[in-house]
Amino acid sequence: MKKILSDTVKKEERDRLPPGQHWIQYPLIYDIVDRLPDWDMDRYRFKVWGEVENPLKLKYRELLELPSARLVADFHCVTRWSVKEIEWEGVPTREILELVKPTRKAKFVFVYCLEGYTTNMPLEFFAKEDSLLAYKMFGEVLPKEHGYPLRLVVPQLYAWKSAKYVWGIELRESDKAGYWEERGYHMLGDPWKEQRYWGD
Ligand SMILES: Nc1nc2c(c(=O)[nH]1)N[C@H]1C(S)=C(S)[C@@H](COP(=O)(O)O)O[C@H]1N2
Ligand SMILES: [Mo]
Repeated sequence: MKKILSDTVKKEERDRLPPGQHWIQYPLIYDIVDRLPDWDMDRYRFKVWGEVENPLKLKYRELLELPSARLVADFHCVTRWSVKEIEWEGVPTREILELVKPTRKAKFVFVYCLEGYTTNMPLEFFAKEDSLLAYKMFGEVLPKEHGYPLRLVVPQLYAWKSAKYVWGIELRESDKAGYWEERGYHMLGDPWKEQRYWGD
């Protein structure tokens, strides 16, 4: 299986923490709802549509059959904690993009989650080499609270862009604010540039 090391993991220790962050041991669980419903996996479909030549619709077990990779990446939450070297396994976003073939108009991605959460980012960041649609964390099936069945992991942006419980990816010509972005968070969210809130 392909192994991907996120850029920051390769950095010197002193260059590894984005500005205004501190290290903690394990990611704190953040959810916009108090209680997660049980997902009906017989009905679960992962879909990609919008500015693509071949829209995609897959069952969970079909996702598991796609080319996969193991990723080791640091994780940076906008509330100022960071966690070193989380291990994920799943489908590189580049594999998905090869299947769907974005049109020339595709510039942004809008992500839909099972409990109603959404987030957005430029296609360029979704398509980074270390961006992954993860179904495992530290070698185990994703724990429900960390995103089962599928989690987008985008190590180069703040953690609120790493959407849990993902079912849909829409490729778009224009950007559109997701859940936190509508509430003032940055449309890009690069931790190295401290893009916490829109206007930073
Ligand atoms: N679907 C969904 N994804 C989400 C969130 C959420 O509320 N719903 N919270 C985000 C935020 S703000 C952070 S910091 C991380 C936290 O990841 P964890 O709960 O696995 O530690 O998930 C992100 N992804
Ligand atoms: Mo967060």
